[in-house]
Amino acid sequence: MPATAQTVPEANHNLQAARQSYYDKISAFHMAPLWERLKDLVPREPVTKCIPALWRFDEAKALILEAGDLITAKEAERRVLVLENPGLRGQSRVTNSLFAGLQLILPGEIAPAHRHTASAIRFVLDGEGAYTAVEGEKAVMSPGDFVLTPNWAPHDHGNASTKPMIWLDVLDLPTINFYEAAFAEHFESETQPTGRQDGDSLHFYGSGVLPDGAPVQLKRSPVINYTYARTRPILARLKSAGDIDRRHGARVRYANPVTGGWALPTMGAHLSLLPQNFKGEGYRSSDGTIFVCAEGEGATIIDGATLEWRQNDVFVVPPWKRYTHIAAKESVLFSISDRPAQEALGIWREES
Ligand code: 1HN
Repeated sequence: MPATAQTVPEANHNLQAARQSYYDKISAFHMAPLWERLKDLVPREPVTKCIPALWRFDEAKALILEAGDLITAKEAERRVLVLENPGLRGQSRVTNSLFAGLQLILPGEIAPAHRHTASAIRFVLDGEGAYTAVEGEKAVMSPGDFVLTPNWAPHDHGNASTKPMIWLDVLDLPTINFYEAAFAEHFESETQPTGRQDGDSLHFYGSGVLPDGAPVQLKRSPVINYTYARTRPILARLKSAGDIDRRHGARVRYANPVTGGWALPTMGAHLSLLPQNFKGEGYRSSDGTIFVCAEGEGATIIDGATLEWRQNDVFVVPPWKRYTHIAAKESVLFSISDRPAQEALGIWREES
């Protein structure tokens, strides 16, 4: 019988009902129709729940100092305020793949030695002279230092100075936990023995020579502390040389000096100088990125929304959102993302 204006909607309705009862039937067998899910499973462009967000350091500092009155570093194991992306509340994530937090260690405190499968970085915000010990090297830290704790490396922190120290922690926890491949271990002794001097790994591996016999393949950098004192002047030299990217400013990448690759396999970081009155060109990439203003002040426009930042503010640009940096004063931005992991999988993209 040829379809008429009346029979078509009715036939359609019957078909929908038949499909739904079929879906209910296969559901009991733990099966589902791919054709109903394809759009979500294979989006045409990155889809994210992560939203642009900024944490003001003056507010965050007051809040974390309050935690200092409530719990010791030892009791907490790590006294960290988790920075939760407002689009991902309750998941301990700043982006879908990364954890970020602000850690406080007070004078005289120790955060005991442990190790875990997740890799961590610290970017030092406030204080002077607390240390982190990683794989036998005690790194005494200053603001702007970029400190690595590669996966499974034993690490403990201590503050032998007279001032509180606050730093940003970024870990690849959501990525590692996605694989359900996480291990952790605590040590009997609260602090690890440190046979190496402060700065040994940077001097041994970051000086254009390598210890004779050093391996030529290493998945993570052997440098523990990329100090601001060593890295910041390089940005000034890049600027003087006119080597200023129109999107990113005068920027260096924290590299594994053995391979030239990223410092860690899962997280990649940069430090960039935005000259005074910098007005960047728009940029987007598939790696959601965490930024810290290390110096200066400015703003980042993300999909039309403006995040204004000052020293030590932390902010997030979600994956594939177009952004532009502007800087009223000369400014320095630290940034970190999951780009190395995406590159290893061959999926990383960028667009200017
Ligand atoms: C951790 O081990 C540290 O060692 C910081 O300082 C933050 C967040 C989650 C899990 C382990 C640290 C952490 C962490």
